[in-house]
Amino acid sequence: MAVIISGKEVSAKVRAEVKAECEQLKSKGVTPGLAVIIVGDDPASRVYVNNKKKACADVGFVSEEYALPAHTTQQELLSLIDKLNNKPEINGILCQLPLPKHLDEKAVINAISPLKDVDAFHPSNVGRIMIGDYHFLPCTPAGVMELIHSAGIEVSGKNCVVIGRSNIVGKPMAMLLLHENGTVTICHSKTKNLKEICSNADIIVAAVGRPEFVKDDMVKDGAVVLDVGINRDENGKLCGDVDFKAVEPKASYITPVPGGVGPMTIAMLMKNTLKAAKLQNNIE
Ligand code: BQF
Repeated sequence: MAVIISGKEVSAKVRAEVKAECEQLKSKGVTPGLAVIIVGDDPASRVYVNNKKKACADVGFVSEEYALPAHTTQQELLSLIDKLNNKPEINGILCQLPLPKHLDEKAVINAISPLKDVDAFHPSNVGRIMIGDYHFLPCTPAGVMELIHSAGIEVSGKNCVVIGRSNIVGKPMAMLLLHENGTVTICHSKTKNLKEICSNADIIVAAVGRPEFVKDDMVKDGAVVLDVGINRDENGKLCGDVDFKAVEPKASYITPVPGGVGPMTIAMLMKNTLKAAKLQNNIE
């Protein structure tokens, strides 16, 4: 029987902390502002953007939504980013991914000022994470670390396995675990003996993007299992990358989907936006 780590509860706590700090900032005449750009009408992206706007309102930030049509040109998008880079009331800028295929994601990420890059996707912020000298942490890996800390789990010396190697989750996740002295293995679609490697893990972070990919025969007794996956099953129900029902009895700690890592991603975005507002106003 595992302890279920509630991202819903931990994220509410993080947001309450951000809200309190936001009030402090407001008394100094600074209200954090986040600009959210969404291109096209992907329904999942729409949900995520709404979650972000709601969270901003909840913690007392100003948010601006820029909903652009799917046929927006690269130049139009870049000129919006340029405008937002130069807008003092906006402290954080994010462009919801994925973008329509005709747009160049890399160029868009590169165009966002690193000081306003609250997703921490800009190469300069990625580089900073690599050397452990950063302002912003990527929201999802940072959320996973926050859940680990909230449960009092020690990473130092543990065998950590990250399944998935995306720039957004897997790679930075591995780096954050390494910073806390975990012994980190990154697995991916070409990995041989995935089951053996996972079975040796004290901590597993599943970021594969395949529903219920992690089964009980891949998990050691007493392992900590963090599920980053946001998938939909045959019935359209939200499910993770971990077969929760099968794995939960073996794990010592596990995160659910929904209500696990997802809400943490949003809470960490609020933390980054607060940090950006402080940096840009030379506070702390
Ligand atoms: C929950 C995301 C894949 C690709 C791009 C709460 C979110 C999700 C789930 C959410 C995600 C996933 C976000 C829950 C933002 C997390 O209760 O379990 C919140 O809004 N997320 C995103 O912005 O882009 C993605 C997943």
